[in-house]
Amino acid sequence: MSRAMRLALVAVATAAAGVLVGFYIVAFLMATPPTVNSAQTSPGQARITLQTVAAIGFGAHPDWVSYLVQDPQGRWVHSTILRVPAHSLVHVTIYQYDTASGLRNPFYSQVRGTVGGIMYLNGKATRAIKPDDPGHTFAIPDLGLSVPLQGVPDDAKNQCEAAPCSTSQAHNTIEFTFRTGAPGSYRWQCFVPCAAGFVFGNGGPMQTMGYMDGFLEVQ
Ligand SMILES: [Cu+2]
Repeated sequence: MSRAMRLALVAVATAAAGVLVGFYIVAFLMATPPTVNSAQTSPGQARITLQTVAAIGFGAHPDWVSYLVQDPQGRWVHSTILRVPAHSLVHVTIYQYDTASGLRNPFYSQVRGTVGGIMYLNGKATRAIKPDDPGHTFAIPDLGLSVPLQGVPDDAKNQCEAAPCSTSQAHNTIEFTFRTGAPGSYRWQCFVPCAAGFVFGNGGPMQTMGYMDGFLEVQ
């Protein structure tokens, strides 16, 4: 084979690889989960209900940890894009079905930025939990909001294996209220390195929209 032909082959192969990488990036960026509306409870107030699961159980990554959100009709949707009203009080209920992974940074074991600086953990007013105990956190850094979600004990009976989980299965219920301000798109995420099987627990679901991070669309 001549040198020119070899060069041409290398050029074609490089171009083809570039096109494939391009398709991969576009597919990655375009895979946006649906936007789910909060339930309007009264003027200036809204409600969001979430659950966290150890394994979503379906779709492209059935064994990934994930959040799900309940739509206003009560159906569980695999999404993390939440639409809430601006300048409102948002009441959040999170059913946490996963076991604990623990935090690297104990700062995130505190409740921050909620109304009253507290959450209700299974009905009990709580300001912080042990740094080893969160299964996940719900945090919106731009709003200064961070709430640790107490993991289910490893030996709990009747653990949920795939979403959507039901409240008859082992879980903790976390409730809190926060205030939204100006309209905008606010990133939220979990700060527990909960992505089992990934380097330092931070790949896969920890950096994929729809699993452990999302957006709060304040409108
Ligand atoms: Cu997490």
